[in-house]
Amino acid sequence: MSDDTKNELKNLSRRHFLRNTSVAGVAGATLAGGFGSAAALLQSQKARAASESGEVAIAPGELDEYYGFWSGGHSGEVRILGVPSMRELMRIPVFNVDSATGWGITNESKHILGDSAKFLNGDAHHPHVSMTDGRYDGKYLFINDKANTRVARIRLDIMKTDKITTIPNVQAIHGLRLQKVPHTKYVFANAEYFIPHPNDGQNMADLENHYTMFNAIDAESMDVAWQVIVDGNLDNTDADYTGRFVASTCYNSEKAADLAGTMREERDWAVVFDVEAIEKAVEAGDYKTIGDSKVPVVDGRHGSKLTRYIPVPKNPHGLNTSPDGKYFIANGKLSPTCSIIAIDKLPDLFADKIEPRDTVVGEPELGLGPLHTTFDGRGNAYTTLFIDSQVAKWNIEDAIKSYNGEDVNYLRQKIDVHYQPGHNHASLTESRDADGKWLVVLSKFSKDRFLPVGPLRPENDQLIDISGEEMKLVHDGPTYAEPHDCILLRADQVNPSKLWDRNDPFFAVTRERAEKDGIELTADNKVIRDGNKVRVYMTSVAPQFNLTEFKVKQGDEVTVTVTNLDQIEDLTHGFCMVNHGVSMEISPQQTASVTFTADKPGVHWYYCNWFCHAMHMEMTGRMLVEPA
Ligand code: CUK
Ligand code: CUA
Ligand code: CA
Repeated sequence: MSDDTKNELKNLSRRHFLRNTSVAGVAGATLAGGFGSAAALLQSQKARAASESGEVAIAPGELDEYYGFWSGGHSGEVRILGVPSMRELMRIPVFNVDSATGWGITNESKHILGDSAKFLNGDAHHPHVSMTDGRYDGKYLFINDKANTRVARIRLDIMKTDKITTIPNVQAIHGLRLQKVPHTKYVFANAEYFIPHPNDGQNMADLENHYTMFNAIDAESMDVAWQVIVDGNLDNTDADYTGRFVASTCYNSEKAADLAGTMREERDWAVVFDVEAIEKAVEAGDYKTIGDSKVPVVDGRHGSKLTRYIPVPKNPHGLNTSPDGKYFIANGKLSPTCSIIAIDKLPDLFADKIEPRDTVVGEPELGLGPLHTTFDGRGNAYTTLFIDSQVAKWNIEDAIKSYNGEDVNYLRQKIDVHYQPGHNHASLTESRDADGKWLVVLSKFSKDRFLPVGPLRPENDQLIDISGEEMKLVHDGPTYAEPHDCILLRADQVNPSKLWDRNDPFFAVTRERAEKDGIELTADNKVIRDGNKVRVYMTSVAPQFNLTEFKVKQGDEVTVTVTNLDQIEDLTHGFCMVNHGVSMEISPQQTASVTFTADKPGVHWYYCNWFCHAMHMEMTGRMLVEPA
């Protein structure tokens, strides 16, 4: 153990004063984001030295060992990074509008966005990869949108969003995790805020009768399979390795609508859902529906057979399943502790043989503001301490022994991070394959770590080597708002396509329309008039569009469909119609289309906006609009 860690342990008693002090004190410390002790400064200097030694450099031209998928928070997107280089490889627009690819602009993306295409914003928090038998299968990535109550699916072969579902009857999908075993049949999604039902302007003051719901979405169809009414609210969630249990944290058991109210009780709870029992209830028709929605709704409030409420301190936040399948860990946030819930005790709890708190087998004290815990597969847990700006490494079995009165030290090390970490994520940590090599810590504040860039600063994703006994900080990665969470997979667990398949369902709507128009997408360059709707079909081969001029009338609704015939990897074209807000990507063998109104008479140039050839500038054409 390093001296710093020893000092830290001594200082724990000093930190105790905050534990039982007024809630305002804790909240104040949170807001102020204090991070400075001399020991902390020393440690941060040591960390910088480690990073300067360049031990983990990935040389130019070398490929990374891991894919990292980052949620983009309120930018609404997902980003792909290579780990350990932390190089950003690609962005996947999801809940945002993207000028480069035309997401939110093209007909294909609008079809996927459906009714929610009217929203131009999103808040993407929790990216999780589909699993088979507790291992990442590399097929899909799912992500929530807290802002507009949606769940999206990204196909990891093409790295595009292919389904988006708006969850009915609830507000703000926050925690999201996947069923791990036997495979990802369900996406589990927590709706955070309780609301009246129906939410029609009546009963807005009657908080007692407001509720929120836990949601299961069918991972293949992306339809909502069922919803469970709960007491309190819902924050984060995770599933077990038997397929039967899912647990969610609740920070507002008080059912308060004000900050102070949410902190009134010393304990809130983790609610555990019995998925098998819920499925049986739904099969037996033991459910109701709400309003126009056909989704089965079961009641999981106190007294229900479908749930159990395990009291844990205080305004708990992250909920993380250990990769050995033994424990749910509820992170205390306003308590300096994490609560270890033994999953093998849950069948007895549901059979009413034991009390809810009997399932808590450890409650280690880690530091101030524990938010999320991740695992190395060697029995150690890594918990972010938001207020302390640290990650605490601790041993789970030792924490359980200590809880049982044995004199063991479960804390292994604390490392300073910069600053105020939210999530952290170790390589393969949510699967049986947790390999304990890399830890990404997603810090909410970067403060002095980078050149200042105005009042809005980047955040800071730090990379920590956890392969040895000691955590070592090796990289600072500035990121644009707000990299909320991430997931790391081995490169061999993902198998992306290099060219589009001409039969890909991603542009099936466009293929069907072309068929109706008698168009061969890979051959025809034609203009089809249908009343005041004009459909322009063209192919492209670098460096030209095979239709360099078309005529329409002012006021026509014009749909331009471009098929990229190039078969060379990495040869993407674009289509941009000047002064019409039109821009899209057409990657090799892809078809993409966009619809707009030709509302201005005259000559309007279009051009390719993805660099494709020495003559890329010359890849142009003209739309001639006759006055009405
Ligand atoms: S969770 Cu989303 S706001 Cu990802 Cu730490 Cu708190
Ligand atoms: Cu085609 Cu640039
Ligand atoms: Ca609370």
